[in-house]
Order: sequence, then structure tokens, then C-alpha cells
Amino acid sequence: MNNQITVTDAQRQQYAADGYFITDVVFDEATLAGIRQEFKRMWAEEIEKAKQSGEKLALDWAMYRPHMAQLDHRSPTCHAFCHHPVFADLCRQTIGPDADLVWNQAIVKAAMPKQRNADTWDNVFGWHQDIWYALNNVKGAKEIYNMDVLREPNNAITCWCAISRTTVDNGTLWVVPGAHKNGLIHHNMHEARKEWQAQLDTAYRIPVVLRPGQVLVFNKYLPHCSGTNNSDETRMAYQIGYTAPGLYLKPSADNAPLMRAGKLS
Ligand SMILES: O=C(O)CCC(=O)C(=O)O
Repeated sequence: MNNQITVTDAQRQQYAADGYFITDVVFDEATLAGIRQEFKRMWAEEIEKAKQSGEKLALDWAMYRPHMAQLDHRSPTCHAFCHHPVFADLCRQTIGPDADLVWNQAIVKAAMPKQRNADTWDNVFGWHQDIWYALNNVKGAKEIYNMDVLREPNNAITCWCAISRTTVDNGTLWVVPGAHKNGLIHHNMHEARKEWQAQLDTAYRIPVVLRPGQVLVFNKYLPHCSGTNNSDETRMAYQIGYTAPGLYLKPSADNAPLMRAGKLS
């Protein structure tokens, strides 16, 4: 099967050494515009839901940093995007010929108000490893996941797709190259923000600045975080996780085959 996109030797080497690589622009503007429209529609729904809950933190999150998960169930456009041949190409050349879609979420960062107090909530997302969230934030993880598959470092990729441009100013992702090699890092729960924070030295962090349509492909052990949106624009990313089959112990709506024997399912 011919690939639309090729993972180069340099990208493979960077993935092994640093825990990530970055693709060229691999999605066209029409595709991105379709996703942006869907994110905006569902974002408005999240804000409405949070308003009704009456909880301040829920409303702050919904307005300034909504994480909207498993959008393939809520939007045919998002479903088609998660099953795009580009991701099959990336999986085939990293994980192998069989891969499942196991996670997808939009992370939208609205521009923060310019006038705010130092102690006001902001839309930073603290340093973390995605594997820590899977182990510690998913209720009953041991009954849901096959732990050997979950912990294996090289059977999965996370694709963080820039749906808008992502810059230092608008709160892009930061990574610590090579820190995936340290395995699982301890995280503390920050109660006020209700988020896990990895305890690591971030002196060698670098920002991942992407054009719309580029993809950061990273390892589930790679620590990453994202900054405040200090710009005037909305930052949109779509984070999609793929794993070799066998992660879920029982059939789950959150697990869908992407590809078998190298062919899109
Ligand atoms: O896109 C972001 O701002 C952070 C997303 C992230 O790190 C995650 O959901 O694991």
C-alpha cells in the first residue's frame, strides 16, 4: 500500500531519541475549516452545559480551555478526521499494520481576558504524561485496560494536530525532548485546578510551534504542557490516540479499529 505521507528516517530517529516528531502540513484548509466549525458548535454546547451546572471552575474550563473528548461519537466530520488515511500512514510506519483509535479530544484555548488579577484562573495545562492520566484519572482503569498493552512504550502514538496555528503566544504545547526515556514520572494532584502535575526538571523544555495542518506525533511517556493564550486568537488542537489492538479488555465504544493488515478499516 502506498503512503500519502512518509515518516522519514530522521523523523524515526527523532521519535526514538526525543519522543516526538513533527510532520509537514498534511491537512488542507477545507478539512481544517470543517473541524473548526464542529469544534465551535460543540464548544458552545459545553459552555451552555457548564452555565447550567452553576460551578465556576466548570464554566472557566468550558469558556477558556474546553477539553471535549470522544468527538467521533458527536460529529461525523470528527469521526471521518480520526479515520483519515494520514493517520493510517502514520500508524503503519510507527506502530505497525494493525491499529485502533482509542482516544480523541479537542483542546480549544480561548484568548484570556487582558485585564485579570494575578490569582485569576488561566488556561495553562500543567506538565503531565498521558499515560499517567490513563492510569490515574480513568476510574477502574485496571478493569478497562490491559495493563501490559497500556504500559508498553512503543505500541502507540498520540497525534496532536494543529487545527489553528499554534504559537508560544496562543498557548501551544511544550515538551521536554528525551524525557520519555525516564518512564513513568510521579504526578501530584493540584486540587484547585483539578489537574495532575508531573514532578520533573523542565529546564530543557521547548515549544512546539505549528502551522495549521501540521501534526506533532509523540510517545505516551513524553511529558508535555501548554501555556496561557495571551494572544487575541483562539487556539485549536485535536489530540488523537492510536494503539496496537488489545488495549481494551472488553468491547468499548471508545475503541474503534483504524486499520487491519495495513488497510483502513
Ligand atoms: O492542547 C493542550 O493544550 C494540552 C493537551 C494535552 O496535553 C492533553 O490533553 O494531554
